[in-house]
Amino acid sequence: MKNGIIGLPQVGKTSLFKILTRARLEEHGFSNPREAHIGVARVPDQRLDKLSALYSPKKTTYASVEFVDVAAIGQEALKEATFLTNLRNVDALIHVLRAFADEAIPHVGPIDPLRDVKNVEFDLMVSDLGQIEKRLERVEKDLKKARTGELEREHALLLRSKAALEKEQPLRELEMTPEDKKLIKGFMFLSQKPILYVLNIGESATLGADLESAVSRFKLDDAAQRPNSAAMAICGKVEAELAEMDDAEAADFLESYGLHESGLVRLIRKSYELLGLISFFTAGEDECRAWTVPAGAKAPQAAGAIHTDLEHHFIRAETIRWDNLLEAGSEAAARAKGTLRLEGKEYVVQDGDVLHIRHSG
Ligand SMILES: Nc1nc2c(ncn2[C@@H]2O[C@H](COP(=O)(O)OP(=O)(O)OP(=O)(O)O)[C@@H](O)[C@H]2O)c(=O)[nH]1
Ligand SMILES: [Mg+2]
Repeated sequence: MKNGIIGLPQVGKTSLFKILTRARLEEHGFSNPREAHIGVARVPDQRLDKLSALYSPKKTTYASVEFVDVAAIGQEALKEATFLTNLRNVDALIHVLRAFADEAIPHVGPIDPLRDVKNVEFDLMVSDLGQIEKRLERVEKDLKKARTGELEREHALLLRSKAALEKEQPLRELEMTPEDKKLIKGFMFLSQKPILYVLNIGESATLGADLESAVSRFKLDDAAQRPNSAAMAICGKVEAELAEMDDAEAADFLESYGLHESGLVRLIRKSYELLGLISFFTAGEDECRAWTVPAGAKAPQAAGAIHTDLEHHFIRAETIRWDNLLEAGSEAAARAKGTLRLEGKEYVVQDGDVLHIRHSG
């Protein structure tokens, strides 16, 4: 999974990127303003930590998510090939919104995240519209030469997309069949990508409550409920401090604000939900590991995430929920208790399953 961090100038994009990936970037920033920072974040997972404590494996491997931090977005930036390519290649967008007050850091006009959402959304749609118009010209020319079913379908879909954009509806809100999606996948439209709005709010004594109420306080409820959209708040200042602490210190620090989890953990979980992804685990003395698959994936597909051979030679999956395994204390005990099951090819993998794939060959 690859997430692109976007937003207006100086809203805290690079700060968030650094927190997520624990990257140490040079202070002077980009040598070329259109260059992107690319980094990988480990997906924190307490379930895996606990499995790992049970097995004491040689290696514990967390899932990972890639993040791309680009320069501030705007009509000009969106005309640049490198900037566009960096953004088109991501699976989802994380739109960072300025919601903290700080006189020292410039912002266009008063703090108004909803206005910023609309402005950035508009820029994304203008970029897509330009691309659609160019493609439509080409398709219409080709249709005059030879009418093929595929070309006609693409033509109709492009017209429908164009109509949506013209009434300022981003493509992520358009209903599309899997065939439709396949047909326009190659364009990698920006307004089609699932989007997570992240309000960067200021520090306060009541941060726990403030984080929870932020989405409605800043009037993002409606935006968050649209198709393929979600919203949440973090406090960049606090997250930056957390990133410097060890686990015990961090837990105390969070507690002092009335928080149980870091924004980082919530953000990664939200992006999993947004993209419809779940985690399953493999556990043993050699390695305990988290894997990521789309929700709805069947056991052979999960096996394929581990190794393509496992998918082809899949027989059955010994399956148990992570907490049942911990409760039993071992696979043998779980088998005796009946909480360890044998599942076949049609089994739909659940978030938190521990799988042991039985295979031939
Ligand atoms: N007060 C406050 N300042 C912040 C916060 N997050 C970031 N900043 C400051 O805002 C400035 C911009 O932060 P960046 O993370 O570089 O923002 P950016 O969106 O990457 O900026 P550009 O890439 O230049 O568009 C820096 O001086 C940060 O220290 C925050 O949560 N609170
Ligand atoms: Mg930046």
